[in-house]
Amino acid sequence: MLELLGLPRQASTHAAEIDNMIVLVHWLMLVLFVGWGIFFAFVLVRFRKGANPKASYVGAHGKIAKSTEVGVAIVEVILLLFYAIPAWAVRVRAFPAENDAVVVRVVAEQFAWNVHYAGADGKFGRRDIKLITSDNPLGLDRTDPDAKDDITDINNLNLPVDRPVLVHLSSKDVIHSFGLVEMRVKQDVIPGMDIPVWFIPNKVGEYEIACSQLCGLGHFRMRGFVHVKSDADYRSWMADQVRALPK
Ligand SMILES: [Cu+2]
Repeated sequence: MLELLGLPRQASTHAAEIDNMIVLVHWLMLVLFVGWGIFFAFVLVRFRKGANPKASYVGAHGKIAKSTEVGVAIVEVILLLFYAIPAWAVRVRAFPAENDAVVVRVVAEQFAWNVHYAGADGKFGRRDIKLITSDNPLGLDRTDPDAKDDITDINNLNLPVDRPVLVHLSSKDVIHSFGLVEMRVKQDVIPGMDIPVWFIPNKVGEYEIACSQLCGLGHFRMRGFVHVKSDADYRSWMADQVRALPK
């Protein structure tokens, strides 16, 4: 069924749950589509001009119509209460603790994703809008002690596999959307807000960050990459970044 719907591969722990919901909704849509199609064909024949020379203005009366409507509504309520809302509640209430998670700030701008790690001290350095240049798109103040070990990157988000990732999203200009289709993550990024989103990547590989809101003329090239690495590879990548820090 998943292949039939053309869904991308599942690369996070909650991806299967989201897909399960999508599959259930599609089953309901299939039943409704076929049901209404049959009903439409029936009406075309049953109320043809030849059999009904005089129009009836009363309309149809019957229990079937009402009970069908009620039945559809009940199925929708079940999908909402037992699948959609519980899945959403885990996303928004069961955030991982900052100590257990890989915490990253991702700052969107037209048309790039700026990635910011706190470094060894676990503290994000001060950022100042006045310090923003093409070499320092985050406006990171390297004179701040907390900023000295901070790691920054553009359009490349490196993550270790099987660990909770907590991404703090913000934007420098307009509304963007942080879309990781394989992780089944899609979160709008809104200027003036810090929006956290979390997931656990569970497959090593290369994935895409696609901006999922039409954010301007260069929207099509607002594309980044997620590199999900084994723990050892992630550590050695991080060590390389530390070595490359400005002294
Ligand atoms: Cu964008």
